Amino acid sequence: MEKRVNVWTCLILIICLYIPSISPETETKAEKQCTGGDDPDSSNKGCGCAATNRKHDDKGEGADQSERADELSSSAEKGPLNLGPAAVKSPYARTNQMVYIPGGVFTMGVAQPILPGDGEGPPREVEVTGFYMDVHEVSNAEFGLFVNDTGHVTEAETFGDSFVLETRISEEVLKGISQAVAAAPWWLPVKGADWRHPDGPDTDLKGRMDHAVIHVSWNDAVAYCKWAGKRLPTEAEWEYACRGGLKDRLFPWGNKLTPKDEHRLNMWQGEFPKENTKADGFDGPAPVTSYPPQNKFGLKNMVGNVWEWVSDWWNIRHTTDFKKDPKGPDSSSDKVKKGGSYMCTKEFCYRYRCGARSQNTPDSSAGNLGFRCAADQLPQYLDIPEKDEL
Ligand SMILES: [Ca+2]
Ligand SMILES: [Ca+2]
Repeated sequence: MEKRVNVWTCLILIICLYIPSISPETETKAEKQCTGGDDPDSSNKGCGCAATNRKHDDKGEGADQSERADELSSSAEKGPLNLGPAAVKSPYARTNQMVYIPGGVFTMGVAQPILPGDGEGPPREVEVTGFYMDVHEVSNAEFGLFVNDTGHVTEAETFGDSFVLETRISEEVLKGISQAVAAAPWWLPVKGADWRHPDGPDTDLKGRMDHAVIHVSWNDAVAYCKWAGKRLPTEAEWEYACRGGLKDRLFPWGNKLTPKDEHRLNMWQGEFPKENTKADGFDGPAPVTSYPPQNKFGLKNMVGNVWEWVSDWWNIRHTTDFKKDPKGPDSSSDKVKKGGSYMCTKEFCYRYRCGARSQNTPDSSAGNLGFRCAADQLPQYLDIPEKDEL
């Protein structure tokens, strides 16, 4: 009896010592990685992702934001025309064709996280049911069709500002800005920056109609996809589509960043944010049709160009239980975004990998954040080969 008591005492002691030794460390790492900390020069501590969050007095916003998304979707449906995507004409080429992604089981997450505070691991087996995915990020031309048809007003327009990379802002507009983000001073809140004015109020979409739309919140993205007869992909669907059937690889095409010295994505070359050599051809967002398809599914710019919203709420702790079509946690304060952007470098923000992830509040917007849609059924207005023909 005495021996049994001693065994239980030891077990309880071990548990009490073990729990506090892992939880606070994990939390501290997460906070440092996600916010970028106070040292903007520390490598891979963040790309100011969270710095572009809108500030709220009340952070218990999970339910409120879902209501906001419903409100925006509903206002989009009650717009001035509401004819639907098929009926809306534009002088610009449409780009949002879809491909069928056959279902399957894959390993989500990475075994050796490069940014563990982002919740990149642990690896877990996930089954995804077949679905359709936009070949491209949503372009300004496509988003314009949506706005013209519905009268949708983006959250950046409602709030009156959005975050723009300092080096893209004109001298004149810069003079009027006194506010910056301490942890990410290259992000500046610019009054009048929105999807129609991507680099500030004195810029427009001339020559950029085929570029990825930016300054759209998660709520705006949900409203667009609903209008288009689609939805946002889940994080599992996005990552499955990104990996393109390859196992344990960094990028959609493999592990080498520039195979045969060819650039396959729009990222940053040079010392961020001071110098961009534009070796890949672009210093900012690029046309959504840029570069060859990144994997066998024919998807373009999954990694790089602009970050892409997915439907899941943010969480950095994952179980290794097998899951089928996971949809993420029930609620949180932030939504997940995937793929990295034209602002990423290996030294600074190594997130242009299929397993990488970051987050923002659902009403946030920035000059490097866009989206693409997914669908269970192919919308009838899209004229593409049936899945049997692919
Ligand atoms: Ca680039
Ligand atoms: Ca992208």
